[in-house]
Amino acid sequence: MERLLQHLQPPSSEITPEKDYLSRREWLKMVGLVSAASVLAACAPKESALSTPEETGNTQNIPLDELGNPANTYKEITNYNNYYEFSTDKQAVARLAEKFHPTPWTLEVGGLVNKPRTFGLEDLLKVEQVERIYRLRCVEAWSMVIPWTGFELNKLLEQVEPLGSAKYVRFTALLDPKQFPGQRSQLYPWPYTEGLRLDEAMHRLTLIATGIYGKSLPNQNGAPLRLVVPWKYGFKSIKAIVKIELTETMPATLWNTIAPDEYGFYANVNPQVDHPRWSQRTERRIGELNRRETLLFNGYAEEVASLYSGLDLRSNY
Ligand SMILES: Nc1nc2c(c(=O)[nH]1)N[C@H]1C(S)=C(S)[C@@H](COP(=O)(O)O)O[C@H]1N2
Ligand SMILES: [Mo]
Repeated sequence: MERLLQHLQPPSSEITPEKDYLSRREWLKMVGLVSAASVLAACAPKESALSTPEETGNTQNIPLDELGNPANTYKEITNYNNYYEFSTDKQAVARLAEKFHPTPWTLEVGGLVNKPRTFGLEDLLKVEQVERIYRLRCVEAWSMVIPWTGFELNKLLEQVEPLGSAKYVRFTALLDPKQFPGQRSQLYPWPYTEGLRLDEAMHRLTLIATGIYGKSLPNQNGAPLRLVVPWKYGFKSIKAIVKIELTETMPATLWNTIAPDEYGFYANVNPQVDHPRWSQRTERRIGELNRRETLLFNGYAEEVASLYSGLDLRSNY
């Protein structure tokens, strides 16, 4: 069990290298932390055209989220990854994922729907693509700001016409021990699975990501299709999705099956509900020195709190 729960032990290797810290400080100075543009932007999560700070060499071009937080660099986002199918070592994932084949790819969408269908990746790239700058908060208490490209999951679910009896959505990742060294270990109940309530899945903030910084999704970030639910802990945002099923009952998920006391089905970011082994009050933004306060629903309360009116967030963690 100890090894199963490794996910949750922030390793000492998480200490930010000095050079990242300095460069982030420089950017913060240059963008003045909160730029005029970000103050003018409405409270809605930001959508904008993107290029990486590495590409432009220009710190003025770093995208900001709607709270004025600068996005992490492409390098940070693609070199510090949780992806247990490859490794439990976040800094080893990028290299191990180099040879992964994200194409060809199909996504099966079925269960309690009128029109079950298997989509090719080409079909899905035709669904209206949007750019969203979202915070990603891992249950291990680190976070990043990531400029995603993708499509709203509701656009896909509408195409298959959910039945009235559908209440939940179950997501399944690829099972392929040939490509995923981590799946040769029997320690986890592969494939990785996750779930959402149907109304959460239909919410406009819920994305299927197909890219980062306007480039196709890197293998280590879940290519070619990966869920993004910005108000929930990062483990809900399942990578390398091959199947989506609508169900009547709450689906089992990998983390909830292994350790139900530690990983609830909801997993909404909540600074007041501590994980059994550590506090969720603060977080370490990758590239920054000081810890930040963690925000209720990861800062998206205005958009999503109404989904949970009448639900006790402490017992439904
Ligand atoms: N298939 C799969 N999806 C996954 C994971 C995983 O191990 N396998 N890890 C999750 C966790 S714990 C986090 S924090 C995020 C990390 O996403 P990132 O590497 O793109 O930042 O992916 C989530 N999705
Ligand atoms: Mo995570």
